[in-house]
Amino acid sequence: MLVGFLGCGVRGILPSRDNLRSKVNGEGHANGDFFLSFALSRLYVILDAALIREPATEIARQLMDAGVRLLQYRAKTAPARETLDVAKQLAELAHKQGATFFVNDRPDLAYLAGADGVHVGQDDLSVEQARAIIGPDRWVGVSTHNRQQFQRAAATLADYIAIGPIFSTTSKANPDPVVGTELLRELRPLTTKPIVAIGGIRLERAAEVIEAGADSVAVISDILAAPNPPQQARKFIERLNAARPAANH
Ligand code: TZP
Ligand code: MG
Repeated sequence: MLVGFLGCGVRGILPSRDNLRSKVNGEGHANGDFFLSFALSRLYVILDAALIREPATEIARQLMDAGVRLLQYRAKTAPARETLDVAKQLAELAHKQGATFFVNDRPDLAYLAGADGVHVGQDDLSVEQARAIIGPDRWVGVSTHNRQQFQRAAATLADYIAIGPIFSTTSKANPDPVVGTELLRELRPLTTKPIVAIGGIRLERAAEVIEAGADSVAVISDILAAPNPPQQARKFIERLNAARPAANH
């Protein structure tokens, strides 16, 4: 399990595996302090099978070449075996590039694929159940959509908490109500765990989300549906790295 740690206003993730250190925050951190860079990458790209026009491994390769170091595979409708097959290839590729790779929804598939972690939602297995399957050495992230869910997640051993949709999104079926950067600002002081902001985050507003308190910004459509996804990812990384984190960060 990855234990969040606290000190000197610094928040991060303490890995139990030596090699994890090289897997986090590949784009570096403006501050240059090791502990500050010891956190989730500011850009978290979700490879949604519904939006990918090329094989997932090909787009992943392009994105990692562009500097992306945190990826998730999200396949809502594919059969489990197919998801596992793709996830295995993505995990292998990510590890060759020093990137961190998550599987959405399914701790069993994340475990079998050799992924670094699993991302669970409110209707999936709980953080504890996911942890029981995936083991103590991998990451568990959890989605939340309001203050109550966020507070509950903060009391678990989740490694990060996602909150959203921050803005309006079309990538998710039946999305919860938009929470805005206002809720992010309110939730920021409630936990030392890394916060991932998700939902409708476009390049133009990405920095604003970091400034409101997110450690990382998860993006599907504004990268995958862009005319040139790796070029768009580069622009995100540039803007996110230039953003100033919230004061209570
Ligand atoms: N969870 C909350 S919003 C969302 C998910 C998976 C979709 C994010 O996709 P996009 O295209 O970046 O809005
Ligand atoms: Mg889910």
